[in-house]
Amino acid sequence: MANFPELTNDLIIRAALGEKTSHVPVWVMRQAGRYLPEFRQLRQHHSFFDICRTPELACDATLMPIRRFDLDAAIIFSDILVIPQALGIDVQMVDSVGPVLDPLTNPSDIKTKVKADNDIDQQLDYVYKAITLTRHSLQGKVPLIGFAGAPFTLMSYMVEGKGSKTLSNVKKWLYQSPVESHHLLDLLATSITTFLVSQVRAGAQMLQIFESNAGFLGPTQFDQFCLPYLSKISKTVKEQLREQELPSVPITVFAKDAHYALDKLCDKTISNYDVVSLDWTIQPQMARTIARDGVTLQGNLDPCALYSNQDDLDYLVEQMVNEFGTERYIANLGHGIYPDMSPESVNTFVNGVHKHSRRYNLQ
Ligand code: 1CP
Repeated sequence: MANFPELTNDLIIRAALGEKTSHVPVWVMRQAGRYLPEFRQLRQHHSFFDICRTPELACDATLMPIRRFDLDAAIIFSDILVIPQALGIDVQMVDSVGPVLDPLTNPSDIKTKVKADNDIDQQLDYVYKAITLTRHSLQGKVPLIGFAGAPFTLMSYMVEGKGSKTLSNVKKWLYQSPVESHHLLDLLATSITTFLVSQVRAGAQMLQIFESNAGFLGPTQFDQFCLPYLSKISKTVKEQLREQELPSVPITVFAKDAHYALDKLCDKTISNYDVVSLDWTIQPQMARTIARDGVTLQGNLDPCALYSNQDDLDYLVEQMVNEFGTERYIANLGHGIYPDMSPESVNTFVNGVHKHSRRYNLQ
């Protein structure tokens, strides 16, 4: 393993493992993005995937929020759609539309369009290079998070071809072609596992898996098409890290809007994640009751709270910290920050978490 600088702020790792901390660690989903003027400037000169594929640029974008705010983690600049790309699917990032993919229009497209034999590590080597460079450039200031999209969320983009209000195309597959759907999900789970393990080998100190589209499913389909793969991924990643004598890093699952599955996601005998990330539609106390003691919770301020004035925002942060308590807790938004939000509000959010949790711990 490369000779990385010693970590000076390990707050988020300790909170993930359930150790007591002097104050609550905080980071922001999509913290490296278009709400930062320096990122918008970078985007004037480079396409989104150029930034992802050029380690120096990805490193620079990852460090932008770390230079500005007192964050407790960096997340590598990349996207969940690099896996479909690595499997041979054309993905374009179109301005004011978002990702656009060459869609799988029926299950027979799996055989013709998805290059299941592609070497994931070779295809995604640019991500590993960006991680190694960024880990060095961070100089041990905060841990670096690696991530991947979860199988169902990736499958939804591959079938819908873009974002969708209903996901009716991919849900049609689940009802009409469950065998082929499982085949695709299983294939994605294998690629995701390889990708996550290799991110740790490259220097990632924590991992997060994004099942952003979980809320489109109900409990029955979640149990069939999401949970088995989320469980398999955490189990296999942990096994492979052990076998390859790599560090055993904490792993977070974010299944947006899947409260109906929270008990299973928090149950280590079923899904085996260290941290469960919550969106803003669940009360912290209710989540604590369901999660019991074995798991750290992450979240869950409504991103739109960042539109409040700074005093109101500070109060909302204080309430959130009081409701979650300061142990087994990582503060974050309940989903990614939007491009029209102000950096000043991110500062209020981050500093508020530190200030209120320090005070709470002194009481
Ligand atoms: O034009 C641009 O500059 C593109 C904007 C952008 C950015 C900055 C996209 C397009 N992706 C990203 C980076 C990104 N995406 C990160 C980097 C690290 C960070 O958090 O700072 C991460 C973790 C993601 C993950 C991601 N991409 C998710 C999962 C999280 C979530 O928001 O639910 C999903 C669903 C995507 C797909 C995606 N990528 C980009 C867009 C516009 C979308 C569609 C979803 C959306 O509109 O948010």
